Amino acid sequence: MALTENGSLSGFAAGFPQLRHDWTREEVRALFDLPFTELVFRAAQLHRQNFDPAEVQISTLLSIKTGGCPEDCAYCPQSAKYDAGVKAEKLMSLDAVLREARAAKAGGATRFCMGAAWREPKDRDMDKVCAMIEGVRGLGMETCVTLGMLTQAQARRLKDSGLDYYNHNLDTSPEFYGEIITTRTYQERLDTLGLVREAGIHVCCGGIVGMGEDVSDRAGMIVALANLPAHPESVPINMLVKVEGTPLETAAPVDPFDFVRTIAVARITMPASMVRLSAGREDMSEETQALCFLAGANSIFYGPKLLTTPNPGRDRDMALLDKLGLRPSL
Ligand code: SAM
Ligand code: DTB
Ligand code: SF4
Repeated sequence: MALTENGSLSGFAAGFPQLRHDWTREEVRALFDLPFTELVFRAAQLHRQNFDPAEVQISTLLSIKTGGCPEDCAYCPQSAKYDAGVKAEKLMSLDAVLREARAAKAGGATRFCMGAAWREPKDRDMDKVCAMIEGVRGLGMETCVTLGMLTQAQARRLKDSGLDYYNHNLDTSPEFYGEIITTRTYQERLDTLGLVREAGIHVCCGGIVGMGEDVSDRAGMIVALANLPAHPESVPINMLVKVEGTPLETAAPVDPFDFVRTIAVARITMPASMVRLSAGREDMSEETQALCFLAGANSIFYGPKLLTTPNPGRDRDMALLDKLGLRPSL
């Protein structure tokens, strides 16, 4: 990371101004409205000032507890409220998780992200998840978990077990949020993010494009992320994966240029954060992905499965990075 929250500079960031947390919706909307090439050019400039633009960080995902979730997130195949053909399973064993983590490491991933389809973890689950975090760290990988809402005590326990990142997304703008989720509020998400930050864990927080939101909602989501008290270290931008059986299975497709614009605006407003080109790559052309990298995306999920849905295979991704002259960061 080149630029710190207090504005001190290192590496690529020399000469770069302090990070902002006072973006207005109008300013961000104006970025979205720039001519496409101008927007991507500005984002690419900031990317170069802060990072080596040839490097892409790669994370591998594992669903450690799949399906049967009591929440009603309209995009999610793991909600018990929809029939998306995902079988509810119990929390995986430590051994099985470590087997997957070793395979991910052998495949070249530097971060292992474990996701659980919970509204919030129970205290007895925490013992098992903390053992997984310790085990994965023992393999020399960075760790990330996404377990839903947390209490202060749970956030502190995760920190004590050595957790590097906690993923908890805002998903969309505060105004559009109620169209997508009714079982948990935006404020509850902000509260969990605050507890994670306070515990000293790096924050991974982003959202989804393609749920029927308009460009003003995309701007609202970026404002909410960029105006957090500190920028999330990692900002996953997901393209909705439309899963049959979920309420969003027939959502209108997003123009790929509009997706690239969202990546570019995330890069401009949060210039020192890792911006992850997250879900949705399975159906994305190589050209669109290349534009995302040009617009400042510098991280991907790597490996043939996200949590429950497909992702490009490792060979296909390595071939793409190679073709583009990009390399996995170590
Ligand atoms: N249950 C926890 C929670 O919601 O915080 C953790 C897992 S949840 C699957 C993590 C994130 O995955 C969601 O916040 C959402 O942004 C993303 N996600 C889930 N289903 C998706 C889909 N069909 N397309 C794109 N992103 C999706
Ligand atoms: C995030 O923002 N995207 C990842 C991760 N955080 C946990 C999850 C994507 C899930 C896509 C749908 C699925 O595979 O179930
Ligand atoms: Fe549950 Fe998370 Fe899916 Fe929402 S996104 S239904 S909380 S697993």
